[in-house]
This record gives sequence, structure tokens and C-alpha cells, in this order.
Amino acid sequence: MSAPIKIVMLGEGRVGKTCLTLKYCKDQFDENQQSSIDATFFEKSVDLGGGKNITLAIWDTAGQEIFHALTTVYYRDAYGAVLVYDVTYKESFLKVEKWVEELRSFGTKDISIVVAGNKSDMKNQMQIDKNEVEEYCKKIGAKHFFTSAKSGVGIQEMFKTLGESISIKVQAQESKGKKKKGLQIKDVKETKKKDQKNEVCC
Ligand SMILES: Nc1nc2c(ncn2[C@@H]2O[C@H](COP(=O)(O)OP(=O)(O)OP(=O)(O)O)[C@@H](O)[C@H]2O)c(=O)[nH]1
Ligand SMILES: [Mg+2]
Repeated sequence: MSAPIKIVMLGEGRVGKTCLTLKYCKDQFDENQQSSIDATFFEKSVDLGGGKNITLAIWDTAGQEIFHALTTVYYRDAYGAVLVYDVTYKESFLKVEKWVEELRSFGTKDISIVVAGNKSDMKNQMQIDKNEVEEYCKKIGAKHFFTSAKSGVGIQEMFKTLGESISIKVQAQESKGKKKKGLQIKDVKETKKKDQKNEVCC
């Protein structure tokens, strides 16, 4: 049996990585979510449409600077990354640029990236220039989403886009006869029962 596809949540501390992960995987939101001190993962099946799905193993990393060295361990063999920043805190967007450089240097070759401008429910406190952000994301070839772990806005769409991007790349590799370990693209009907039971693994 092949393993789920690994993706990693990256970004500065307190930007909402854990909340986004929990909202997507468990439909939960905690106003008082504590800072992560370790990486944890959740499994979630993504319906890609057309009878296909993939299972993502979503690794939520600890964003505080003190844990940075450990985080590299988690993105090294990831197929995808969600780079999260907080729209009410401009410096957190500047950190996204650092993550891109790091992933390009040390991450998986051709890793799929999406960027999440989180806490978009706090519209009155936005500190970022939307055009600047969109332009930057276009430059690095990543789709940008305004998300809110509080309201749920943008989250499904973002993970689906990432899942699609990964599956296209993996299928291209397969057709070249270079099937990667960890690939799991299956027929939805075959896996529905199993996924309902195992949606969140730990
Ligand atoms: N209003 C609002 N608050 C949010 C949102 N996402 C997260 N928060 C809050 O922001 C704080 C930090 O969220 P976390 O999910 O713990 O952030 P994190 O990126 O995992 O932080 P580290 O684990 O330290 O790296 C918590 O108090 C959350 O309730 C959001 O979309 N909107
Ligand atoms: Mg966290």
C-alpha cells in the first residue's frame, strides 16, 4: 500500500499554521491555540474531481525561530508546501520570501507551493498590499489565497489547488516511468469508506 503524499505548513510563529490545519482536517478553530513546540501531522483525503483523489499527510511545523533548524527535517522530502503569513503583520510576509529561498535550495526539486494570507477575517487590520503580494507570488509561480482559519474562507480551495498541482507533477513523472515512492492517486469510490474512518490520523 502506498503512503500519503507529504506536504508541510511553513511560516513564522503565530501566523495560524496549526489553526489552518485543524480547520481543514477537523473543522475546528481555537481562539486560544497554543504555539506548537513540535511538528505533528494529519491525514486528509482531497477530492480532485473526475473520480480521483489523493491523500495528503499535512505536517504542521513549529514556527518560532528557536525551532527553525528542526523544521528543515520536515520539508526535505515534501511534495508540497503551504507558506503561511498573517495579513495583519507585514513582517510575516517577508519571512515567506526566506522560506521560498530555503525550499528552492534545500527542499524537494520542483516542490509545489501555495501561499496563504491568513487571518483575512481581520480586514480592518490588514497591513499588506494585495498587488505587491500577488505580484510576488506570480513571480515565484505560486498561487496566493486569502484564508481565514476562523471563518474557513479560502482553505478548501487552497488545499485542492495544491493537491492538483502535486498530482499533475506526479502523473507526469509516472508517464515518464519514474514513479515516485509515496504516490497515492486513487478512485474515490474505492477509498471512500477507508478515508471516512481515517481522515485524521494523529
Ligand atoms: N482572527 C483569526 N485568528 C486566527 C486565525 N488563525 C489563527 N488565529 C489565531 O492566531 C493565533 C496563532 O495561531 P496558531 O495556529 O497557533 O499559529 P501557528 O502559526 O501555528 O503558530 P506556531 O505554532 O507558534 O508556529 C491563535 O490565537 C489563533 O486563534 C484566523 O484566520 N483569524
Ligand atoms: Mg502551531
